[in-house]
Order: sequence, then C-alpha cells, then structure tokens
Amino acid sequence: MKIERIELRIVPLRLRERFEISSGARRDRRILLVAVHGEGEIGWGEVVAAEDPSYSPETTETAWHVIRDFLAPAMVGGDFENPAQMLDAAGWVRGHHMAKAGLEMAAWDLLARLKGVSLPEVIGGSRRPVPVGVSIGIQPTDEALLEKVEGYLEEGYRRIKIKIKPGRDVAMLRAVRSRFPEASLMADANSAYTLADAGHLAGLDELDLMMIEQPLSHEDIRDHAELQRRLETPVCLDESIHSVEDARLALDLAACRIINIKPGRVGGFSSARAIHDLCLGQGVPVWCGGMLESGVGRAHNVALASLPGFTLPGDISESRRYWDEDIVEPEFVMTDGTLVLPDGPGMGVRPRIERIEALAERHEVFTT
Ligand code: OSB
Ligand code: MG
Repeated sequence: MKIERIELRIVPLRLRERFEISSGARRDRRILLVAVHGEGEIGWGEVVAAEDPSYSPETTETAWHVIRDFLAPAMVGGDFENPAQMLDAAGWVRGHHMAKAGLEMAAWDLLARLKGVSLPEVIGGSRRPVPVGVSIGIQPTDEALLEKVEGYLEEGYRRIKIKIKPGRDVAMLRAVRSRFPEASLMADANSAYTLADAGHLAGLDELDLMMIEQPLSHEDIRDHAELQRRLETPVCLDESIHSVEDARLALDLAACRIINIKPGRVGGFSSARAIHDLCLGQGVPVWCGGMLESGVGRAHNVALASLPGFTLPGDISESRRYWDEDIVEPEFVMTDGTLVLPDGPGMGVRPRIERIEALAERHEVFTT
C-alpha cells in the first residue's frame, strides 16, 4: 500500500441541537477529515478531536499540527503492508491518539478499497446489523428530557444514554425510570464526580441502569475500582481508556465491568481491536462510543461495532439525529433499531466531495 498523498480538510458542520455534557456544550463542529491517496484509490478518515480540550487534551488544531508537522511527513511516500505498519512509521510520536486514528482508519478504508472488500471484512467484522443507542445531552428540565426519551424510544433506539452532572442526576433519572419502566437506560457523567460522591451515586442502584459511564476523573482508574466495589450498577470506562494497556489495568483492578471503545480515542482500529479481543477473552462486554462524528467517522464506528464482542448498542445514531444534511451518501438510516454498512468496497458510503470542498474552511495537501 503506497501512500502517495495525504489531504486534510476542516469542514464546519452545525449540529441540529446543542449538545451539553458535564464538561461543556457545543453546537458547531469543525470536522477534521483525512484523505489518504494511494495506487489509484482514496481512503477516508475523520479525526474525532473536539474544538476544545474539554473531553480530551487533543483538539482539532492540535491534531492538524501533529499530522502536518510529524505524522504526515513520516508516512507520505512510504509503502506499507498494512495500516498498523504505517502508524509505526511515526511510532516515536507519543500520545495524540485521535490524530493518529484519523490517519490509521483512512488507511484501513484505502486498504479495503484496494482489496475490493468491505471495511468490516478487512478489520475482522462482518456486515451484521449493529444495534443502535442514542446519547441525550443535559436538558434544561426533566420534562424536556422525558419528551426526548419518549421520542427516541418511538424512533426505535435500543438504548437511551442520559448525560448527568451533580444536581441533575439521581432524581432526574428516577423520573425517567418511573415513566419508562422497561427502557434500556444508562447514564454518562463525563468525569463529573469524585469518590466522595460514592454514597450519592449508590442512589442509582435501584434504577436498574445498564451502566454508569465514566463517573470519576478522566485520568483515573484506581478510584473507579473503589467506586465499583461500592456500586451495584456496572461502571463503564470511556475517557480513562486510551490504549490496550489502560484496558488491561482497568480489568486487572476491576475498575469497570464494561468498556466503551471509540476507535478515534484509542488510536485507531488496531488498538480498538486489541481492546476488543482482551475484553472478549475475559467475557467483558464492549460497545462503540461516538464523538458526534460526520458520516465518515460513523462509517468507521459501524464497521468496528460489527466485531463479535460489541454486544451492547453503540452511540452510533442515524445521520439525522446529528445533521440536517450529512456529508456522505447514502446517509445512515436506522432500520429496526440497527444500522448496517452498505456493501463495500471500503466504508461503503461515499464522501460527498463537492459538498465537502464547498464547505471546507481549510485544506492542505501533503506530498513527497
Ligand atoms: O462521553 O460519550 C461521550 C459526545 C462528545 C464527547 C463525549 C461523548 C459524546 C457522546 C455522544 O456521548 C455520542 C454520539 O456521538 O452520539
Ligand atoms: Mg462518554
């Protein structure tokens, strides 16, 4: 796989609704798209970094900088057997997993296209229907939240995730549970609590939640183990897991019973698959998280979620949950609470290049 050219573009896209989590809110996304050219084909990827460092230290701008100055120069002109080897060419670059993942996943899409097979197939998955959940941001009132939950359940989402923060947690979720006694519900705190809140969070135990995601610090694994000992509700880690090493530590310490794998957060498909394999071997369920991606990142997430250990619904909602108009065709549409990737080659959906070029606020090409 010869890498002849790498292109970066920033595409501004406005979410249909403001999305608020405990660590910040956003409405306007600046999607960082990667296109990797080689041997007559183009592979596409998306860097999931946000506009500000409120979820992870990486941002759109740090990713642009690291790709332009370090990653792209190490890869352009190279001839690699596979995307993992392409990443190894910049193996001395520490961290910046989101920047690396955007390139790595674009290279997997390129490899799949060159082989004439679908992306799920080339990463070890299948084109099975992937069960879909939805993530609801913090709403101004409980009434507004109940209305949202009802709407999404009617649309067929198989699991509802509700963002929480101190003051908008146990009582609010109790209201949701009493209105929807049968729904698959979970909470995501995005690191809003400390171990001192363990007693309060134990109030969730009577609500039959599938899990509570990332209650404690984004840097922490140890305190999550202590919290998990004090909660019946399963703990799921998101922000704290950047690599298979983190996942191994978390499982060894029993810091969680479920892991949210976002390929963009952990450095790409190779790392995501290693975490998946580790969890599958230990009987720990995983699911694919989301980062408010465009259809490009969504295609990669759906492909990953087709691996056998992804037994829980992912945050891979249909295009119209996020955007008035996506940048891929066909758009992602949910059928019976599931998404399926259109047949290959590659990620199956086509980036709408004219629309992307018309919208792009920045564009740079790297060649040898
Ligand atoms: O914590 O999972 C999260 C969005 C941005 C940053 C962090 C998170 C989220 C979501 C949205 O929950 C998931 C989605 O893309 O639908
Ligand atoms: Mg999360």
